[in-house]
Amino acid sequence: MRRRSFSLAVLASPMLSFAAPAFAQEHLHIEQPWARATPPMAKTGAAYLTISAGHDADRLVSASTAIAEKTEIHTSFTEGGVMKMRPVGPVAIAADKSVSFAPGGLHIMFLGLKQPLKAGESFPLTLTFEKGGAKTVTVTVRPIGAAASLGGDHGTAHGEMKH
Ligand SMILES: [Cu+2]
Repeated sequence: MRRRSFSLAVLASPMLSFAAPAFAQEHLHIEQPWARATPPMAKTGAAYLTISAGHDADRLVSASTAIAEKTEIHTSFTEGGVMKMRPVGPVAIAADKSVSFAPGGLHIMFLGLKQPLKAGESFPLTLTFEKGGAKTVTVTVRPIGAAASLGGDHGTAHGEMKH
């Protein structure tokens, strides 16, 4: 025997399930990871990239790669006219904002490189975020003289992400 209350519940439920909004860029996004080629005997290297948060803020907690014994998050600064660098704690990325890792500033530092980084090669780098978890990206190695500006990348008009 059917009761009227049963059919009322079925009618009401579909309206709730269509409430989720559809955003184009909802999640973390990592753009253009690259590293500068190193001299043959170099034991250290660095990678650069831009991280965009989605609609939720997040924090980059750590980084790791098989090409080096140790991977750290560093920032560069000038002290007494000398460029220095030091490890930094988790890097916060505000909601709907980007943080650029670029020469002269934030970078992913490789210590104890197992082999030199050669232009044209690439390697995987895993970034671990507080909320977003682990994301593995492919880092492209650019020539030693590669500048911070990504000239030559036609069609990627992301604008200048100053930080
Ligand atoms: Cu460094």
